[in-house]
Amino acid sequence: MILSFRWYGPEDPISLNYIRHIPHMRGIVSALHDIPAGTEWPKERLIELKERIESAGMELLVIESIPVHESIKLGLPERDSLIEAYCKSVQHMGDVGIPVLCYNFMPVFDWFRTDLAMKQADGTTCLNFEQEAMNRFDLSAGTLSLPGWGAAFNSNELNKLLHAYESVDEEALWDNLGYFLERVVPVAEASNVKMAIHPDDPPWSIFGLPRIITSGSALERHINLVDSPANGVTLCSGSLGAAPSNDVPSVIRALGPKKRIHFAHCRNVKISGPQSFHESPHPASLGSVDMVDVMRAYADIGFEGPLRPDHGRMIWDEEGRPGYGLFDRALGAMYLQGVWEGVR
Ligand code: DNO
Repeated sequence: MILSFRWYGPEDPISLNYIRHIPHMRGIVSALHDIPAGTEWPKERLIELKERIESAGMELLVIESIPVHESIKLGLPERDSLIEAYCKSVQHMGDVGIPVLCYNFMPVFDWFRTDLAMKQADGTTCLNFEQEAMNRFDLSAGTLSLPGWGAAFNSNELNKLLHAYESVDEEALWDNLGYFLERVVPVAEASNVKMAIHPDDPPWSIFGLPRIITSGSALERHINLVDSPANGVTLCSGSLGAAPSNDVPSVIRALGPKKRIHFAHCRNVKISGPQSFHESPHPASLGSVDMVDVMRAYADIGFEGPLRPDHGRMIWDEEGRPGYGLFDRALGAMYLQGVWEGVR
């Protein structure tokens, strides 16, 4: 595996230099966060990003993410031109030599939590998802700004979108995903870019919206939609691990021989009740996912792709983007590296 770290670009308060101080850190995961969904990514901007990372002594290995426009997920007529723009961006990635693209196909919301700073007994904070708190959300009123990935919705936009999804059930969403992949994967394959869909987080329906990438069998179904080495997955231990029915090491071992795991997100979660969990520190003994066995599974399948610590807690009074501070992710990186050396 190639130890990697997510960097939010020049706006990120965490400098590339600091990231480089983490032993063994080689790969950077980044994106052009200012470009709206549906717009072609200029090649020069990708070149600039790549060069900046290389001059800091690391490599740009993954784009996370090029967002998929809602009209593509909804299967609306305008999707064709939006997919064309997506294909151009993928082609530009290939031209510039960026090998992996992480994206998701979650309607409206990316990852979702009910509390971005749940206080722990030791004074740290972490991300929390509680079904009971979900039931108290009123989406029809005010502005929803909770998601930690940068989106804020006003209730009008949100209601329109939620209404549009009333006619899209899970099977329709699978069809729309298939339509998208049939057009983008051949371009990715020709451009030497590996597409890596991210599982839905949490891996179940929220606010009545369909969610389909929720389990090992869903990942299998996904890679069979278009049978190409360029159609793969981001294996996220924390997203899948929030559902007790997902045995993450087994999912890795089942998908591994197919060579479709192109990117690994490593994070631990502590399941606290039915459809409820909070994000724990990375070590196996502190969460519900056996991270040692996860790393052993990656070693067993000979995983050679980028692997990054995922969300961390906020510790040592750090302030920053929820889940994406420096300190706990750096601890996570070192834990994962240590376990990796041990299992190997
Ligand atoms: C959460 C991330 C996700 C991921 C997207 C990929 O922290 O893992 O937001 O970047 O789902 O499109």
